[in-house]
Amino acid sequence: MQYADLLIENHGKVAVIRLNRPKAMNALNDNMMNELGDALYKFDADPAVHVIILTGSEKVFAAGADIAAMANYTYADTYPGNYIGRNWEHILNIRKPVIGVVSGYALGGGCELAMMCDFLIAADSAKFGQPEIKVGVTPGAGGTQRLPRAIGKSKAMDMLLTARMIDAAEAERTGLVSRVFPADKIMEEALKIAESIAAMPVTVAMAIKDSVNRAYETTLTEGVRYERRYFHAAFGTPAQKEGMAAFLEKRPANFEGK
Ligand code: DAK
Repeated sequence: MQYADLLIENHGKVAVIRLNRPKAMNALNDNMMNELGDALYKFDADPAVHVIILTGSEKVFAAGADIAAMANYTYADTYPGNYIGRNWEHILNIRKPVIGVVSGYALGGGCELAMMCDFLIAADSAKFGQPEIKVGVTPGAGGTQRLPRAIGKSKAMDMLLTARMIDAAEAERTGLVSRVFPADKIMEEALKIAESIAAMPVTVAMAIKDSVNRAYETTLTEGVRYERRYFHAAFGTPAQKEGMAAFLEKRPANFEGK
């Protein structure tokens, strides 16, 4: 796959998508978001890929929506044209696990895109922020909704209203990211994590992702009912037969192709 604003790497069952507009701090524009949707859908449909990593460069994940592109937009450009909605949220339709790996800045739309990943790993150089207020707009890709769910109302209000950035340590402490690694080791560690997930049965990984996401959309009772259906269905899969047989036979499970 060749793209103007993305770099693609294949690591066995792990596909890596890198945002790549170095001259504009990976600012997110229409072309990049169209390309990102295309790459994500292709990997989601590819049976050889089990896990997707979304990352940027060492210096920046993404510094937000492209301010140069949107500076002269009018309401008539954004609302009828469904700016953001038309191509920013393809990632939410992806059924395989998507790990966000953040080094350097993840600001504005960049932080919002990172929060659409299933979980985040950060380099110790990472900085997260929602500075939209400084450029005269509210967040538009879920920042006021996903940030409070991730880190709580007080921290989220603080970040959104003051535009202050938080570093990797604060992001980990508040639960925005799951783990932090030294910047020079981040991709190595991210690939290890992705490969450990890719070695699990992909059907179960997809069901877990779907069930966890359900927790944000429904009541506890309905969410548990939803989970229970997947649990029951698992007994009809080769993954359950292999996983439990391997445990009883005291050998590593081999989920190849299951
Ligand atoms: N857009 C366009 N270009 C950007 C950019 C951005 N968001 N961020 C950086 N750049 C460009 C700079 O203009 C500069 O370009 P040249 O001057 O070299 O041509 C180049 O990248 C390098 O940037 P700096 O010279 O500023 O580099 P520094 O290392 O000094 O600073 C920085 C890095 C990331 C701290 C700084 O660039 C910065 O503060 N960037 C802006 C961050 C920001 O405000 N992000 C939020 C953008 S607003 C909506 C939905 C969503 C949104 C809006 C509307 N609707 C539904 C309507 C989302 C909005 C946003 O994300």
